[in-house]
Amino acid sequence: MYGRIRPVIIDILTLFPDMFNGPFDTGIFNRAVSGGLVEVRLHNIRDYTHDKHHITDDYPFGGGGGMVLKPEPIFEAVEAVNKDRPEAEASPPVILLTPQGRPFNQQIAEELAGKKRLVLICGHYEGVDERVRQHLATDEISIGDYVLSGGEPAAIVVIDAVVRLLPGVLGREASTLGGSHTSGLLQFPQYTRPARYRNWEVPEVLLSGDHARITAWRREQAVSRTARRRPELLENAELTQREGRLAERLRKEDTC
Ligand code: 6GU
Repeated sequence: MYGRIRPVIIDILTLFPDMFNGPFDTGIFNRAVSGGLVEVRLHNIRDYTHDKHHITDDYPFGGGGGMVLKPEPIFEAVEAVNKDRPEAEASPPVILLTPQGRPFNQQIAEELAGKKRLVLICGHYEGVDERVRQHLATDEISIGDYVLSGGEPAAIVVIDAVVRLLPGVLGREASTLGGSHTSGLLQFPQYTRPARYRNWEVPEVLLSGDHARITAWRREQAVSRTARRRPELLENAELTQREGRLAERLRKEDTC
């Protein structure tokens, strides 16, 4: 069919496929799936065990607390999902979700949004056998400096950030505004009706109809908000000299 693009295929390897039931059945994501832009396939790692009890974890060599995910079912699950793929999709990125991974950000989301296929492995317990990292995963991602009980919520975060970047997924929302992190700055304040709510008024400039003034105001708000809240983001933002001086002044004032 003319103009029809193939869906991006995301294979998720997890011990808890039920954790993905809600998030992908809603909103933007649901539309992307129905529209054939993305296809999520869930695979239970437990299905790739061969023993009677379907055991996926074991005690760590060397002792210590906690359990470690065994390598065999994970290797076999990845090999199974990669089988019988067209050549272009036969060796996709295999991403292990782990607190030891590289910190996820918008740049990584953009990088992943360019792939035809992704394989995500959700880690669990005290960790994953090191041979999975060394010989199977091509990338490791963390979503922040805190500990989750498993990689599933992290996989949902990564997929959300990636899918909304796929061509055709976003309609009106954010498509023209370029959300927060595309400019490297935090979002400027947004208002909608009513213009006065409980005596709190929307800034006059936004009601002025003067688009040049509105654009300038928004830009200044984004720069000053970023300087106060997340000054480290300014290192990668493109600022005019004037904006740079404003940011420097606010950063020093350190008021909010
Ligand atoms: Cl990817 N996994 C787990 N278990 N905890 C995390 C994480 C991932 N990212 C931040 N904390």
